[in-house]
Order: sequence, then C-alpha cells, then structure tokens
Amino acid sequence: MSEEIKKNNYSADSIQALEGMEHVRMRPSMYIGDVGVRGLHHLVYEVVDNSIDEAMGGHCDTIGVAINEDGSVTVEDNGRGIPVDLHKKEGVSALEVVMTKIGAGGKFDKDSYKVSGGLHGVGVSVVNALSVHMKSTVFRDGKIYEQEYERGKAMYPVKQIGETDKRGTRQTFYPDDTIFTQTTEFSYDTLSARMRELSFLNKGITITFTDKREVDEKGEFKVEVFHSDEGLKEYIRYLDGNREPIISHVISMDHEKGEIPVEVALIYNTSYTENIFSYVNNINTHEGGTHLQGFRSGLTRTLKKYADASGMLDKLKFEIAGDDFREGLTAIISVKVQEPQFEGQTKTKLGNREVVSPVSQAVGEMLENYLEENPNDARIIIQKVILAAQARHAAKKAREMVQRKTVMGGGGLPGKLSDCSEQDPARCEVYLVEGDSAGGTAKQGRDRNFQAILPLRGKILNVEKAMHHKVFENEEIRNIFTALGVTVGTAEDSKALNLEKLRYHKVIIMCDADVDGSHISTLILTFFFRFMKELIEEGHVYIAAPPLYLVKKGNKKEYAWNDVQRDQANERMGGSAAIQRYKGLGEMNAEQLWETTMDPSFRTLRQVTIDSLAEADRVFSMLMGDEVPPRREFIEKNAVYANIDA
Ligand code: 0RA
Repeated sequence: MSEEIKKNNYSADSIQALEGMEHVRMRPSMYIGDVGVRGLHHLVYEVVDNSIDEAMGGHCDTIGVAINEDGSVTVEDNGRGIPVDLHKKEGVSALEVVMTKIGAGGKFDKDSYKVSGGLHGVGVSVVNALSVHMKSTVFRDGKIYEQEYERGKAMYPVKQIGETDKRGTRQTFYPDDTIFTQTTEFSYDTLSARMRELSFLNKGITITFTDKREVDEKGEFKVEVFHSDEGLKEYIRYLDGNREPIISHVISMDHEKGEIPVEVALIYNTSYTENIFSYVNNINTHEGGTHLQGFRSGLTRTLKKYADASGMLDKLKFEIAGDDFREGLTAIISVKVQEPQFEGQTKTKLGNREVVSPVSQAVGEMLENYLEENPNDARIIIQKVILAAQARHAAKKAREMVQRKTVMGGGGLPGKLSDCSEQDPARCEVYLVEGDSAGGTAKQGRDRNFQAILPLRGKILNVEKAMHHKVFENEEIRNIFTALGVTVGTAEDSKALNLEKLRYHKVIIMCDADVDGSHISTLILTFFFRFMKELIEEGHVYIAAPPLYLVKKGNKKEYAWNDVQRDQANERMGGSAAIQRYKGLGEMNAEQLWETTMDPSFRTLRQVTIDSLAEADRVFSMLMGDEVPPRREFIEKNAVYANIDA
C-alpha cells in the first residue's frame, strides 16, 4: 500500500483521504447498507442522486443512465460540471477531492440545493472506493477534463483531453467483484423502476435509461425515456392504472410551506387497500414518520370536518376511526428536508418534528378546496368512509377470533400443520404447500427436526379483491396466521403486524412448477404483501424451486430445472435417456422431493425481496385486481416466466 500512496501523494492530506477510502472498502455495509444486490444498485442511485441535485438546483434538465456492454454503468448530466480548479486546502483539483475524499460531497458549494441524506447522499467517493475502475469526465468552460481511478485511488491528476461546447458531468464505474461477491450484474428492471420513480418525484427532468448489454431483433439497445410534467399526479395515475377510481380527478398540490417543500397527490378507488407512499429527498420512507403523520392528521381532520358539516354522519351508530378515511386511498407524499433525521430499524422513518404541521396544513388546504369545488366527489368519499367503518367493525370481530386462537397457543395450532420439534424459530422453517397430496409427500420427505409443513387447499383467497373482514374470516388465511404465530393490531395501530412470536424464520412457498402453481404462489405473495409486508421486508419469505425434469438412464439420474439443463444431462448420459416431465409436486416421491427441493444442502430457495413498494403494489394490483386487459398484457410480456407449461 505504501508504494501506491507515494505514487499518488500530492499532499499529506491525501493520505488521510486514502484511509477514509480504505475504511469504505473494509466496511462497505456501513456506507451502502449491504454488499448484495441491493447495495450494488445503491451505487447507481448514489451517482444519479448527484445529477438529480444538480437538476433540482435548476442547473440541468437531462440525465442519461446506461448499463454498458461490459456491465459498467455510466451516468451523465448536462449540468455545470464538477469544478476542476485547485482546491486550496487539499492541494488537488476539486474533482479529485469529490471523488477520493469521504464526505467531501458538494461542501465547497454552499449555495447548491443539496438535500441528500439517509442511505443515499454518502457521496460519489464511496462509489469510487467500491469500484475496480471509475472515470470522471467533466465538460466545463469549453474544455473536457478527465480523471480515472482504481479502487478509489486517482491514477493521475485531472487532465484536459480536448475542447467542447457541451456542459456537464459523466461518471462511469465498474463495481468491484471482490466487494460485491454475490453479483456485479445490474438488473434492468430494478434500475428502470427507480429511474421512473425519480422522474415522477422530480418533474420536468428527462431521464434516459439504456441497456447496452443486449440488442433486439432490429439491432437496437433497449432504451426508455422517463419524463413527467405533472409529477406526483401522473405517478398516481401510473400506480392506480389498474384500479377503478371513484372520484373524477387526482387531488394534488405542490408548494413550499415555510422552509419545507411539500408535494402530495391522492385518489380514492374501489379497492379496500390503503396505499400510501412517502418520500423524503427522493428516498422511499418505508417506515413512514413525521411527514406521514402530518398527512394522516390533515386528511382525517379535513374529511371529518366536512362529513360532520354535511350531516351524513348524523344517524351513524358507531365511531369513525382514522383508518376508515384511508380505505381505497392511494396517496404519495414527497417532502424535501435539509437535514433529515432518519430513524427506525431500516433508517427509513423521518424523525423531524418540524415537518408534521406544514404537511398537515398543506394537505388540509388542498382537500378543503377540492371538497368545496367537487361536492359530488366529496359525498362519494364520505360514503366510502362510512362503509369502511362498518366493515371495520365486522373485521374486528373476525380478527379477534384469530387472535384468541393464536394467544391460547398449543391446541390453537391448525390441525393441518405438521409442526417440527425444534423450538428456536431462527432454526425453524415452514413449507406452505399447494394441495393436501403434495403436503403429504412433503411431510414424509422433510426433516421433522426443523421443517414444518402446512398444506393449503387449492387457490387461497384473492385478498386483492376481498374486504378485510372476509380475509380474516377465511380459514386458510387464519391457518397461516396461527401457524406462523403472527398477530395483527396493537392499541395504536389496528393494522400493525406483530412478528415477535414468529415461529419460523423461513416461510417457504412450495407450489407446482406450472401456470396454476405460479398463480397460487402469486396469491400467497399477494396476501403476504398486503397483510404481512414486514415478513417479506425482514427477509423471511422464500419460494422453493422444484425441478421440471428427471433425466434417467440405467442407474444414473439427474434433475433439471430448465430445458438447457435437461439436454445437457441427456448428453452427459450419452443421449436417449428417459426424460420424465414433472407436471406437479405430486409426481415426486418423498425422497425425490427431499433431495431436490427441501434438503438445505442442495435446494435453491429464492428469497422474496421488494425493490420498490410502489412498483410491487402496481404489479399486485394488476395481477390480482379486476381489470383483465393489463394483466393479459403483463403475462404476455413476461411469457417466458408465465408460460412454463406451454
Ligand atoms: C458543486 C459546484 C458546481 C457543480 C457541482 C457541484 C456539480 C456536481 C455534480 C455531480 C454530478 N453532476 C454534477 N454537476 C455539478 C459548480 C458551481 C459553479 O459552476 O459555479
């Protein structure tokens, strides 16, 4: 290491900088959360954030993001260009300081509109430290400047490489596979969803996203251009595209109250789901916080006041609760906070108290105006609220029954559950198995020490279309709640999930590898997503991968999970092997099911994760909701996955 320091030693301070960069490489998770798929994609978000900041300051309007042929990523903007002049304190160019010093950020530009924070906002130097190679190109004052880095170390001082009439910054980085050992491959869908989200959250900016790793039949790269003139209003239309609205417009507002810019958009639909997405500085605050609190209080106060004045509640025999105002509500709240305090388990809960009242006031004003101007919609909303309150009373009764069973424990466990003997939840897993017959096979094949089996009857309830009390009355669903030991509802929040008594840390969905099987998996996932989201978020949900083929010749046998593996296995056996196509789990015997799908030393489990809550919501509402055409379109587009059986 000392050799390298000497080579790049422009000033004594750079040694300190190097130490900071070494620390990033030693403890990457402290800076980007983790070094798995999520952390890898954070690198891109970090670089894009810097360009978004430049755009928010009004200095640029176009951002290009590309996955290159070699798997590296390039982010380019038409902003002012990162300054390259000498940084007096550091003795090297400002660009080099930004790229190689931890926490340098945009500190030298006090006027810049910079609000990054939370998981992002750690600085582009972190990306540099975690890349085998990075190159910065700056177009500024008619000149092109360049500097390259290896694992965060400058390879040479900034140099001028030409002239230009362009302005802007281009960053290309190649993630380090000694850090990201799981994978360095970027997911098109993950990045595309984030770029779309960013374009809705920052209206007016154009984000072009290109994947250069593959070309289509016409020899062209996959390109998407994201641009939103209406921001959150359009975002709501996009998210709720597969739901039926009950009012005529998206209700929205965008203004700065005091110091804090607040944007809100909402609509009511025919569903029973509450769908609120909140953002702080473009970061999805999964755990909510003070901006969400402000939103809720503004909504409840204003609707309640209107409803009281309208006389519609006069004959009501029961109380209306906060929840009732949010059934069938889809809303997005986006605030920009200069010094955000992030709290909570995943640091995605806004803690700044000063945010509550501006959001609450802004939401109140927005709603009051809308209700005043659209009395018909106002009446429809209040009617929906009353229906929700009625249904809630019914649901409460049904839920209490689930609760009672769970709390009593022991005899309370569902009769269909074949439990394991191990007591420590961290070592226990439960297989949710499609059908009683496969359930029986799994029961024989399992390791009963730590594997429990819960067979599910046919297609479980589609919770996307059912009222809440129907969900809690459903036997299969009650069995899942009781088997898992999970309860719903606390004194403060009737929908809060209690995972403390979770009986298995791995919940594994095991269905046939055909269209019906994937439908059933999707139904179960929809249920988890709507009613046990935390179970997914905390990484407890998995999908088992049963094989599609058994390839057999003489005393040799191999399993195959796709056609390529099947053909390769056949070749290895010298061709003309007997090939059995498994039409379902039921065709496997207990031993086969164990060795392919349940044995921890051999099986592959796919962990279910959520990249974007908003995108997941849209997909589930499409797959499981009322409207058929969009679902057909999605299934056709994703036919490779959906069409396993054809
Ligand atoms: C601070 C000062 C100036 C530009 C930037 C930051 C800047 C940073 C990034 C990061 C990605 N793209 C960017 N574009 C600009 C220049 C201030 C000036 O020219 O007066």
